[in-house]
Amino acid sequence: MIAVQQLNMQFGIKGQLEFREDISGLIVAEISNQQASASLCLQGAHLMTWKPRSQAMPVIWLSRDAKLAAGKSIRGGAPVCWPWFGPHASEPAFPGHGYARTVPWEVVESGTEPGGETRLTLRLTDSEKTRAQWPHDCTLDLTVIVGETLRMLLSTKNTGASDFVIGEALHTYFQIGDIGAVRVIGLAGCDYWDKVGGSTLRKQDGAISFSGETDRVYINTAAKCVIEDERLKRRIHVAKSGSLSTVVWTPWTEKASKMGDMGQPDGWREMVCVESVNAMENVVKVAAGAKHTMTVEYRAELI
Ligand code: TA6
Repeated sequence: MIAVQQLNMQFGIKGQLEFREDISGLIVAEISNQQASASLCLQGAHLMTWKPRSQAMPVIWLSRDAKLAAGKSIRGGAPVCWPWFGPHASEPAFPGHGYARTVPWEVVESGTEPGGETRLTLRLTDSEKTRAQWPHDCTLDLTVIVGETLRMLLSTKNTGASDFVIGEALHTYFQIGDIGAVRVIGLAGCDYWDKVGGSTLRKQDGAISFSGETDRVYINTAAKCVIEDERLKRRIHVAKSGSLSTVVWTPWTEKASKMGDMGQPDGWREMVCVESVNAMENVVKVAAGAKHTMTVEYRAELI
């Protein structure tokens, strides 16, 4: 029996959760219930789309040029960055943002929540391949709960005999009307590393608006954020727990054109990243035998 048939027999939920094989050969979970629809690629446990029934536009952005390919990250959605954020500390050849988003995960559980939301949990277990880049015994679980609200829980379990330190992110791309007509509210007064043109420590003054490449790691903050979208006339609420960094990013024209997969001619104008992260000063030590969980909760509100 092929993998997809097996997955549907074991974890499929009639009329709500179905697994299909993409033309790339990768397996995608399609979720549809009375509250929302979503899709998630099993490679990287990568949530690609989420659209609550109340919203005319998706809340999560996926590039028009996004391609599914074995071993390659997908542009958009909510990439899982783990067990490091950004470039590897000492090995430039290792993948940026860690390897978790480019390797296959296994499905371990699915179900329907009491409120009707669809729940799906995937797991990445260490292997010879992963230990070659990160020599630790561990499991990484991602649970997504899809409804009018989207919840994601990323849990690291240290199954080894020694402590380890992780950097991580749910590197989420949000769909907006236009980058020039949004503000990100909630980080006023927070310190941040400005990564544009080096790395400078600054303090956020008021709300964040955008007029050029913006790549900021806000540190020591558990604050929730709101993306206020004038064009789509909505607010996207971004709440989190177990995370002390928030990254706000837009590539703007030049970087987007170099990336080549942001959706021509200017798909990048319709996205902004507000990422729930543990990075820089906020990396997390997970003691032997312990577990650390970072969660996010997204909700869109029409204004
Ligand atoms: O989170 C912002 C960032 O670190 C940017 O510096 C940019 O590199 C972005 O992530 C995208 O990274 P990726 O590896 O997905 O192309």
